[in-house]
Amino acid sequence: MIPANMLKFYINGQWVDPVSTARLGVENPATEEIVCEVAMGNREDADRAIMAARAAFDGWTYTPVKDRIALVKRILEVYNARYEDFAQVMSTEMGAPITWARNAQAWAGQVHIEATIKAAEEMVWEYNRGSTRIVYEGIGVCSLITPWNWPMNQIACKVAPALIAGCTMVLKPSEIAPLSGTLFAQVLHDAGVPPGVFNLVHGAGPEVGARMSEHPEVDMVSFTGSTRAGTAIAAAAAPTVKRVAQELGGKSPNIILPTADIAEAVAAGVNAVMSNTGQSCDAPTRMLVPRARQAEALAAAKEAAEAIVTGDPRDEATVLGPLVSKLQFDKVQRLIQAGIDEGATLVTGGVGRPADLNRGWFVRPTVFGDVVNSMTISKEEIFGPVLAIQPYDSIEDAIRQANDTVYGLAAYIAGPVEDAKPVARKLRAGTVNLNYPDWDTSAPFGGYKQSGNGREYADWGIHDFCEVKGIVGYGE
Ligand code: TXE
Repeated sequence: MIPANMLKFYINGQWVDPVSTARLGVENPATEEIVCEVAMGNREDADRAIMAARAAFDGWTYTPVKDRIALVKRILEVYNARYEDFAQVMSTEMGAPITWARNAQAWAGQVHIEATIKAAEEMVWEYNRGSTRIVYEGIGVCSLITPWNWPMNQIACKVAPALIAGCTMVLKPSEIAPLSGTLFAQVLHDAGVPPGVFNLVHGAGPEVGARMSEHPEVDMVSFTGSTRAGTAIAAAAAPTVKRVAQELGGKSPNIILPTADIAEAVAAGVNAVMSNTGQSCDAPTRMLVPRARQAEALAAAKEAAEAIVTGDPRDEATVLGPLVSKLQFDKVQRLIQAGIDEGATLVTGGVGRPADLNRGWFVRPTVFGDVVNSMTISKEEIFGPVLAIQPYDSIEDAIRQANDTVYGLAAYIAGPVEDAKPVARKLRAGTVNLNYPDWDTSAPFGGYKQSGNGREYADWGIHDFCEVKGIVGYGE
């Protein structure tokens, strides 16, 4: 299913022709076929969308919060009515296996909207401290720049809180996976979002994204993507002192405690790192195991990785789809080769496509053992189905290795909860997951260190899009 209007932008409540005539082919990474074209905007297209958002700001931000919440509830209804379409388009644009597209990718959009509504209803939007009135207000015009790996997850966890906070916005989804963003703009239109409150443009990061980051009428940029783009955005936003929220990926450790059921914890960790073909910023990519149990861990990891069903995303039994693009395929191949060259033990997988797949950007589920923190595969975000297993000598050593990274987005611990709790306190990461819990879209999500700044999801996300004002002398 290809959404209508892929060659138009959604500006001021209408589907409009872009100023730019450039287009980009959208590839299904499972087949390498071009399924449609997307219009690639220029700086003038970005300016038009930003000025529409600016013009709509006063009307929207002074709309009572209960009415803003009511609109997001209508968006949820329309989203749910198009749920299967979202699963289909994300399966097409990023090669997500259809079962995963339904149960994780489309679901993520839904649960973020739900969690944001619930948090908004519980939030105290203004209150007195003494005779001072504390008031939360929308920051202003926001540029939302999103990546391709969890398209509706990232779009929903930015658009829903920005709307509820009383912001107006321009969304630029990744040009590599632009279908779901266009479908979502139609959902917002059908739900009755007032003209100019939400605008959509497509285009290249260094052109449209860069303009959205520097434009003087933009008050905030909320970005999820690579460190390279994130630092460029922060630099472009600095001269006009915009708020910048950045979610930039990670290299998350997964400590398997000596008291854990090693085989079970390792198998669950393998499945977690391989899910979404490893293209998750919080993937548990560095598995730390007790040195004396490494052989046992490697055997369990090999068995789990080799059992993963890789192939046609349209098949409901498929678990592992392709990577999103040739660029990502080449990057992951280079990093697997670096693991081999630097002396890690290749347990399963390796360079090249799986034997039975000669089209599409498929990668073999790959596990390395005997990895140390100085190796490239332990330091760089691979963003593919590749696990690095590293031995540790003591819990202190495991914590040291876990924290020895420039990233700090997520961490994982497997083992008895009482043993995990003190370790969790010592990990420098925004989220610590004990025993692979279900995804909690009401927990704060964001990074320590170079994983970024700001926190998304539910009330944390709403706060990111709010200014707080004190009206002193207001009275009781
Ligand atoms: O991302 P980009 P890429 C990591 C992951 C991956 C690597 C490269 O390791 O292998 O990044 O991915 C827009 N100004 N993550 O190169 O380019 C771009 O148009 C403004 C982690 O595909 O960062 C798109 O909309 N915007 C990550 C968005 O940034 C710019 C998710 C993301 O694309 C821009 C994705 C610029 N100068 C990749 N340059 C995560 N945190 O989950 C690009 N963009």
